Amino acid sequence: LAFNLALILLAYLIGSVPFAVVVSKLMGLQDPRSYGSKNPGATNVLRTGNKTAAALTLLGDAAKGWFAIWLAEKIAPGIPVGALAAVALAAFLGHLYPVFLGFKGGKGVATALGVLVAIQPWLAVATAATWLIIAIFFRYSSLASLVAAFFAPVYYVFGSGLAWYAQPAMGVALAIIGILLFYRHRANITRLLQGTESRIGGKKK
Ligand code: NKO
Repeated sequence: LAFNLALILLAYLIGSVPFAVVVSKLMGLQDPRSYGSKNPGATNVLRTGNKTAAALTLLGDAAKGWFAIWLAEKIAPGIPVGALAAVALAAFLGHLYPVFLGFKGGKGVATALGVLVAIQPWLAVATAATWLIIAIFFRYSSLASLVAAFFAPVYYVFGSGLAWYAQPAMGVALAIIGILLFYRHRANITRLLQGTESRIGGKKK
């Protein structure tokens, strides 16, 4: 148990690395917490107009979600699915409440995608495709994230069929991640309803 707790703590620390802030600093850009939505995430970094910085943020934040789970499986082969679900949740929570940023982190979209890649690649592909379709049609990153967050647990339950009942822990972790994604987007939801949400490609204010 102590060993699994150490893996969960490690996942939290990995998830805590804020790539939006790190990449911006390394590339000499303004801190993303000072403009636009003030969110340390890929979408907000894109508001600087620097697509490379946004892409690196997306890649880093997704990679850490994947890496935390990959590492846990590497260190503890045959780790029970319940512990692995806790590792996944810990990496995600690290991004939302990072110890390195005074517990004020991002919304968790890219990190959740990385978690999905590690758990079920087909699930990551289906969820990313859902995000992309909504983003292309509506040009709102937040709306695309909300729709993807709703469908990911649905895809998981339907896509894994009876296997889900055999291993409910991961399904529960994904549902919690989905609910937290909605909670972290509450300001975006207000803006979407008011018609004041900024579209993808819009510049920072
Ligand atoms: O600045 O508040 P903002 O407008 O920036 O940002 C809102 C945005 C924040 O998220 C990001 C990350 C963008 C990532 C884009 C590709 C994600 C594709 C896959 C979605 C995966 C959802 C996983 C759900 C798991 C349950 O929303």
